Amino acid sequence: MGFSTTAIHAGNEPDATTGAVSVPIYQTSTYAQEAFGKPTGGYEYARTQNPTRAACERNVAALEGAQYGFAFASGMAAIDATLRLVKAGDHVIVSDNTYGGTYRLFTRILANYGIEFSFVDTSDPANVEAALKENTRMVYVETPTNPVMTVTDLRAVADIAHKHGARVVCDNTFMSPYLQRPLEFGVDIVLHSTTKYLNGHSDGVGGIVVLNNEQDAEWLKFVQNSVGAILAPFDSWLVLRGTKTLALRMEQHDKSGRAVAAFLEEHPKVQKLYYPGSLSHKQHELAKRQQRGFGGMVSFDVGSLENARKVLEGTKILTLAESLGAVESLISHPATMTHASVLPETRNRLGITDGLVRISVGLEDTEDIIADLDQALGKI
Ligand code: P1T
Repeated sequence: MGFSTTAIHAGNEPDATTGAVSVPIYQTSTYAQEAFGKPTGGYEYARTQNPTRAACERNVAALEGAQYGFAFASGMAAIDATLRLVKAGDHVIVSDNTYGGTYRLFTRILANYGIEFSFVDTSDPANVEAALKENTRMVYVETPTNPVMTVTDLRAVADIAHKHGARVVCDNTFMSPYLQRPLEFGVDIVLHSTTKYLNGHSDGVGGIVVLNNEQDAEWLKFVQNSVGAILAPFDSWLVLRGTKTLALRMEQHDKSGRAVAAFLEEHPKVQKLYYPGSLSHKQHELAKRQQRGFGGMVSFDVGSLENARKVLEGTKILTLAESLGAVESLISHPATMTHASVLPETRNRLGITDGLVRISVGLEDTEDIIADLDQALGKI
């Protein structure tokens, strides 16, 4: 079945009681039991099971080619739940550039519980191999990375990790399953901040984890229920609604992203472009092989905080805001916004300089987005 057919039908079966074609929002905290010890249809309590959330989980799992899905209250909650697959004394290898919140969770919280992290540039698989330790149980990658768009070879990293008996987790938020399906390259667990492309409309925060391994799925289900950071029924429904148009939206994000990147690459005020769709990107060939397109995320360096401020304050259509992946084009400053919790020297080494600007190319008319950037860059 094609991607959009799956997106529209997986998990979206007509409601068993009414035939409603849109999955109902089961806004309930509990379920009346048929008799003592006999829950109705297996439903007991809504932290444990909710039909709207289950539909959302089936839908996104199908889009990634996974059997199991677990939806959480945010992308961070999904990442936290996934990390509960390792325990004190275990070692995790992580892409040195990830969303700042991921770095913060790993270094400031999980490290306090005896989990050991090594941050390496996973775009070179040799670095992953070199970082392996006897106790390495997980390799955690983001590709392309937020915000400098470094690409990791998923197949190569999966092969290295599996030889060692470690799981590979991929944060696929920037690509969405339409543009990249990490499980096809041997990755074990895929997660998303559904806040971004899956929801796609800047109106819900959420996260999801999908996988095929039954044992790990059982544990994640246990964690989801025990910790309780579940995705609410309405937010689950918004994700279900969002994925129905995911293919169409991603096609347009990708198309405009290419045009915006081409414009920026030629612009005299842009000193460096970070975009895997560009021929000048070191891993353009790998990105072409592993991704179906390049998406709507583009970062560029304008040389200084002062220049960045002019662009960030100068746009009229692109909205100055954190987040990404929605219909509106957004512009942000990673060093002070999404990656403020990364140490300044680490930020500079990664390319997250004071002059770095990140844009999420939305679904407005391409020429309007480019004209807006052109006039904002003209203020430098
Ligand atoms: O915000 P939340 O839904 O909790 O998702 C966290 C998260 C996880 N992974 C990636 C790759 C992300 O980009 C994010 C959130 N990112 C932003 C808010 C941002 O503006 O980059």
